[in-house]
Amino acid sequence: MDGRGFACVEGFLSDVELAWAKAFVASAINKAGGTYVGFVGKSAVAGSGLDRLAEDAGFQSIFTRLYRHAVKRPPPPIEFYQLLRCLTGTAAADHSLNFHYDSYVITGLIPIEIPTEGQTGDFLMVPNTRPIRTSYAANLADKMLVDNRLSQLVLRRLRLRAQGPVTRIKMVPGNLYFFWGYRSIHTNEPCDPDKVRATAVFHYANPHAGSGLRSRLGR
Ligand SMILES: O=C(O)CCC(=O)C(=O)O
Ligand SMILES: [Fe+2]
Repeated sequence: MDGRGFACVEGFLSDVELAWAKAFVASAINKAGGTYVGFVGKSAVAGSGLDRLAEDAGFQSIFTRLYRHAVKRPPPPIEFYQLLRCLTGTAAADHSLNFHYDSYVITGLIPIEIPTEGQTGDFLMVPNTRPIRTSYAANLADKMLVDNRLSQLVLRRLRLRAQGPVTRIKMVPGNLYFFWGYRSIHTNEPCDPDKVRATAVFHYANPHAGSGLRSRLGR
């Protein structure tokens, strides 16, 4: 994570766990009428296995240990900001190639379904481009430097260069990937409309949770 930008635990989910999560995704997309669906929070993914994973002590301890290693302070209690993103149909493009910094120090990502043909929805990152900021205002300034048309255009072009600064990860379903989400510019590529790209995302530790400015801005 400090060097090439990410760490990977291969085959983290068992075949049964992966099949269970895949079935949840398939049924959700079906209910949504074949378009993008996103789930936020543990209860939203009840029955997928991802709800139980968020409560697993072994899983949680990877995050707190990583935090201790990186931040060198006592880790905050686990309260994941947990997502399940299911990209498909024409809406897949709207939820892709939006380069950003996460608001949370550590991001754990488990691909559930990744297309093997056409556009494969690769994960893209420019690892560790900023430190953890002490002020929320500085964090906002970083975010604004990325979240504008010019920066997005530049990053979208750079991703096509093999020797450029953008690292491309061809993710494998069932693996668990970790990266410093707060510190790294990242996004996903789209998949073809007739394919499904689904990822479970676990965000941990917001350094600005107690910021007065943040609460005044209503975030
Ligand atoms: O789905 C992905 O590959 C990335 C998701 C992401 O970066 C996020 O939810 O913050
Ligand atoms: Fe992210």
